[in-house]
Amino acid sequence: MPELAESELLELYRRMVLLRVFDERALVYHRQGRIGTYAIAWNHEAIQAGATFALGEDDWIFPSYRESPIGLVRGMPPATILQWWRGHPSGWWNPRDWNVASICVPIGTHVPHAAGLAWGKKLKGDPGVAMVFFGDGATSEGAFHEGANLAAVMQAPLVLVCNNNGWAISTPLSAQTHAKTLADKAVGYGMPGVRVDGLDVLAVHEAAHEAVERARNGDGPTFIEAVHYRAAPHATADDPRAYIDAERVQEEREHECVGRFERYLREAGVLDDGLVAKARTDAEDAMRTGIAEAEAEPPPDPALLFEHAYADPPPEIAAMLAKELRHG
Ligand SMILES: Cc1ncc(C[n+]2csc(CCOP(=O)(O)OP(=O)(O)O)c2C)c(N)n1
Ligand SMILES: [Mg+2]
Repeated sequence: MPELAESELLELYRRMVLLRVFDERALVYHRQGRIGTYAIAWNHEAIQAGATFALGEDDWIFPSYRESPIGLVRGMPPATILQWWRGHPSGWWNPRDWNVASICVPIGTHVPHAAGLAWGKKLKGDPGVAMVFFGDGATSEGAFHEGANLAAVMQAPLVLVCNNNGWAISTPLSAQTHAKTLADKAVGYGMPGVRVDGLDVLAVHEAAHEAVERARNGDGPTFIEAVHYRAAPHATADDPRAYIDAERVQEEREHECVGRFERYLREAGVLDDGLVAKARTDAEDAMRTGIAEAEAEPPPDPALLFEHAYADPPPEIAAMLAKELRHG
C-alpha cells in the first residue's frame, strides 16, 4: 500500500473517473459523428492515472494515442483533446503549456523524444523527469530500442511505461516477442524492469513512484510493464470479434479498474455514494462543456493543411487549395 493520504486517494479516484467518462463520452460523440476516429482507452485508466500521479507539475508526459486524454490529469480542458480528435487546430496545444508532449500516433517514435528531453534535463541540472507511454506492440519498433538504450547509456531521468494490453490491433503479444515478459527487455538495456497488474492503480502508482524517485536521484531510467488485456476495440474503426478472445474480454470487463478501486476505497471508508456520484457528475459536466466549446469553434482554415508542409507549394497543391477556398 503506497503512502497516500485520504485526500490523495480521492484525487486519484477523481482522475480515473475523469479519464473513464472522457472515454465513454468520446465514443458516443464518435457514434454521433461529432468527433473522428477515436482510440478507445477504456480500462487503461489505472495505468494512466496511477503512473502520472507520481509526477510533479514540472515533469513531462509523452502520450501515445491510447493516452490521448492524459492532459486531463494536468487540468487540460476536454475541449482541447476533443478538438484533436476532430482534426481541429485548436486541439494542437503547445507542449510547454502543460508539459504534455503532442499525442504520438506513429508507434514508438516518441520514445527517443522523451529520452532526449530527459537527457536534456540531466545536462541542464534540472530535477525534472519524463514519462513515456507506449504499448506492447511498440516494443518491436526500432525507435523503442533506440530511445530505451540511449536513456540507459545517458542515465537519463526517464520512466518508460509499457501498457501491455496483449494486442497491437489484431496482432497478439505472442507474435511480438519470444521473451517471457516485456519487463525482461530492461535487463538488456541495463535498467530495472518492473511488472505490475495494470488494473491495480495502487500497484501502478507504487512502481511509478519508485521509478520517478530513482530518475530524480540520478539513477537513470526504469521500464514498467503494466499487464492487462484489451477489453474494448482498438479504436472506433476496429471490429475485434474477428480475432479476440471474447470470454477473456468478458472476464476482464468484470474486473475493470475504476470499479475495483471504487470498491477498495468504499471498504476503506474513504468513499461513499455522494462522492462517487459527484466525481461522475463533475466529469460528465466537464465533457458536456467540452463538446459544446469544441463545436462552437469556427471551422479551421483549409490552407492550414498545406501551410507547414511546403515552402514552395507545387502548382497542383496551389490549384487544389484555390478550388477548396472557392467551394469553402
Ligand atoms: C510506425 C507505425 N506502424 C504502424 C502503425 C499502425 N498502428 C496503429 S496502432 C498499432 C498497434 C500498436 O499496438 P501497441 O503498441 O500494443 O499499442 P496499443 O494500441 O495496444 O495501445 C499499429 C500497428 C502506426 N501507427 N505506426
Ligand atoms: Mg497493445
